[in-house]
Amino acid sequence: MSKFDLSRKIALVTGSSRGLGKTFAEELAGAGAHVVLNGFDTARLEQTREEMAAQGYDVSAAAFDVSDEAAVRAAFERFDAEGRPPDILVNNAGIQLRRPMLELGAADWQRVLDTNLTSAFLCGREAASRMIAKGGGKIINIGSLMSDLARVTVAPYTVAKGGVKMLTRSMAAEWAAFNIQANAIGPGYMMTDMTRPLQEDTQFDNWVRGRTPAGRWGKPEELQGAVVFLAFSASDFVNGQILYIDGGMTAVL
Ligand code: GCO
Ligand code: CA
Repeated sequence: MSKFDLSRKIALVTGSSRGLGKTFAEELAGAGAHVVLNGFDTARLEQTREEMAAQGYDVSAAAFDVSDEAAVRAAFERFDAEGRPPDILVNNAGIQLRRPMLELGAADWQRVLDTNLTSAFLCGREAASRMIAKGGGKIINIGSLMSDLARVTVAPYTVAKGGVKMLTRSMAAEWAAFNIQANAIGPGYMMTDMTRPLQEDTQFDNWVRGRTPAGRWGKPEELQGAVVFLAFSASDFVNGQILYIDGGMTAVL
């Protein structure tokens, strides 16, 4: 089998009913994988599943809350019952909350960490136990340029994404011996629903264009190649890494 072929592979992409997660799902399905879509909102998830199936993608849907330990365990037990635990896990689910820390409550802090970081641990743990039994697998965590750099008003997101970078290294430490490769990508400022308010803020838009060596926002499809590379066997000796896809932003002052 070619190093660049995902046919006969099962890929679970968390938070994939829209946004970057849906972009990753399309690319992995396009490379031959059967993609299990995931989201919290069952109706929106089913709509995305129908839309992608109509486009010819080989997809199914599993609605569960990735931050709820019991829900994650039950979902993976369903995958076992169907005889198709994921060979590839993309931990993409996440939320953003822009608020200064002095105005931030503990509940909101916890919600961001649970959705963006704990979810990757919970799904990673269930996926890894099956991958070990199957002789290996691929875990791709979606970090951020904020896995490395902070800015005002997004502390819980930044802390969570920093944790995603270190969780990725922890996964490599504990699971590389079982032929599991755990890596991350760190998107920069991409044109997504999450960043729309920022794109529409002229001052912020000018700042991004000036601070990014490429002088522009990234397009979601510019993240696809990295995710698919990390899903291919071509990346079997890459482990515990984070690849920033940010137009050069984290590389320069
Ligand atoms: C923000 C943005 C960033 C980007 C992304 C960059 O408020 O600064 O939401 O966090 O979304 O995380 O990778
Ligand atoms: Ca750095």
